[in-house]
Amino acid sequence: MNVLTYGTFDALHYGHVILLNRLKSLGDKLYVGVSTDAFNLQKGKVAFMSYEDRVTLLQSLRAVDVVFPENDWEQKVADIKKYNIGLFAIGDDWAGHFDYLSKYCKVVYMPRTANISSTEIRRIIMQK
Ligand code: C2G
Repeated sequence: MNVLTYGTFDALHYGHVILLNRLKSLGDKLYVGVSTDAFNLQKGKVAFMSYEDRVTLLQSLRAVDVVFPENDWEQKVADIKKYNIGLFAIGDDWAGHFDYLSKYCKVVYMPRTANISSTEIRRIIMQK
């Protein structure tokens, strides 16, 4: 079964990696839609790593099979069909937001990893 998730994945950290490893263990191939810099602006986020660098890091993970751009909120249904997705999963900070996708595939909200975030990493780095 193909598994799908999306995110900015800025300053890739163990919270992201734990999630991606869990998602990989739920299926055969893991597809990751990475928010482009332009889409991040729509999300009200400014990643401090470029889209290209965030993609490079994700592609280096054994758990990740396919990385593609997430350009907008509307592409998920098309992506599920395009990649023959059986399971959409994302952190439970999004609980309820993507239930509409359950018409097309299983939808699961995974527990976030506590005490780590890209924002926290940025704060620590900026302090030095
Ligand atoms: N995450 C996690 N634990 C953390 C931090 C993040 O499990 N400590 C998960 C989030 O729940 C999400 C994924 O890692 O599933 C990527 O996190 P973000 O880059 O913050 O993703 P976000 O900006 O929420 O993008 O269309 C969906 C959006 O693009 C999701």
